[in-house]
Amino acid sequence: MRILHTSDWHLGHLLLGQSRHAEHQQLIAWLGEQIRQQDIDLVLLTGDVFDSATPTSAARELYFELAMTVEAAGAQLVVVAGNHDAAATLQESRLLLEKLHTWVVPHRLSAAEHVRLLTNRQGEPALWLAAVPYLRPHELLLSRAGQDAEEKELALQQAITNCYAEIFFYIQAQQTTLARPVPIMMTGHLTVLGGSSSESVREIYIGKLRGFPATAFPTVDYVALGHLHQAQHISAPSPIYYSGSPLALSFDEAGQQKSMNLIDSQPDGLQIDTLPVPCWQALASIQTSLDSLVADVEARLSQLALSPAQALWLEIVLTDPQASRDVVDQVREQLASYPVQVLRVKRASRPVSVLQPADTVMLHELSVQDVFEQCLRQTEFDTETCQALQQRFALVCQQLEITA
Ligand SMILES: [Mn+2]
Repeated sequence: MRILHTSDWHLGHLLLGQSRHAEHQQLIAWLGEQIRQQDIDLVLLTGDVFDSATPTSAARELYFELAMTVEAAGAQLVVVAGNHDAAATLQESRLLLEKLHTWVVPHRLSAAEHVRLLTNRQGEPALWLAAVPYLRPHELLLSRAGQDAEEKELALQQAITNCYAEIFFYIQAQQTTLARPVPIMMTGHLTVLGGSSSESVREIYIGKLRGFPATAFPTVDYVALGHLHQAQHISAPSPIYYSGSPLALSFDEAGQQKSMNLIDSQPDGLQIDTLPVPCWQALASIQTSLDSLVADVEARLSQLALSPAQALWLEIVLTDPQASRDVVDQVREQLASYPVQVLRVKRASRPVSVLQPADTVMLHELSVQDVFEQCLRQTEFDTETCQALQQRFALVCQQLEITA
C-alpha cells in the first residue's frame, strides 16, 4: 500500500495580496498525475487545508476539485483539520465527501472514530490509520481557576499525550483480532519540539509550551504531521515527519525545495521516500542596497532561468541605512523592465513600506493577547514601557478571565 503524506495546503492563501489560486490548480492536477504514475492508494493531508476559517468560494471549489481529482485517479483522500481550519467548515461537507471516499476528521472524536483499518488492493488489512486533527485546547481542557500559565501548559501537554495514548491502546486491542499485526500510522497538527518554523506558521500554543515533546507520542511506525511548513524528520522512538507545505507560503520559505512523503507500507514495516513538488511561481527575497539592486536582481534572474511568461515575485530587503520615503517607487522604477513583481520592500531591520496589506489574518483567528502584542509592536515604546504594559494587560486579562 502506498501513501502520500502532505499538509498545509492553505487553499485561499494570499501572499501579500497575490492569489495562489492558479498554483493550487496546478498542484491538484500534478497530484492526480502522481497518483496514477506512482500507484498511490491514499493521500493524507494533515491539516491546514484552508488558509482561513471562513474560506472563499474559490478556495472551497479547489477543495472539492482536490477530492474529485484524488477519487478520479483511484486513490482515497484523508483530511484532518489544522489550526487554520474551522471544524464547522470541514464538518459541513464531510458526509458528502464520504461519497467520494474522502475521510474528513474536522475535530476531536472518540478514540474509535479516529481509527480505520485500511486494506490493500487484495483486500487484506494493510495499515492502521489514526487520523488525529489539531487538538484545540478547549476540546481537551476545562479551564480551572487558580491555575498559573505553567500549570495550564503542563495540563495541555498531558491531555494531548493522553489523547494519543487512548487511541493507541484502542488500536492495540483491535490488533489482537488480526491474523498478523499491521503497521500503525498516526497523524497530528502541532509543533513538536525540535522542529524548525517559518514566518507563515502561526504559534498555536500559549505561553511557554513551545512544542509537544517528540517522546510523548506512542511508539508507532510513522507519525504524519502538519503545521511546520518545512519538510523535516524528527528523531524519536517513532519516526516523526513533517511533509511541509507544497507551496512556499512566505518569503522565508522561498529557498525550500517543497516535497511530499511517499510511504510504502509492507507487512514488515514502512519505507519512506521524498517526492519533490514542482514550483509554479518563483519567489525570492533579495537583500541588497539601492546601488546594487539591479545587478543583484539580474544575477538572481539568470540563476532561475524562468520561462518568458513567468514573473518572479520579489521581496527586497534594503540595507541602505537611510532609505527615503519614496524608496518603493525608486525600487519599482529601477526594476520596471525586468520580469519581476515587487511585493514588498523592507528595511533590513524593520519594514519601511508595504505595497499590499500585510499577511491577511482575520481578527477572530487571533487571541486577545495576539492583538495586544501586535499593537504593541507597532508602537515606538522602549522595552521597559512595553514590559510594564504587557504585565498590566496580563493582569487585566486574568481579572476578566480571558485565556489565550
Ligand atoms: Mn499551516
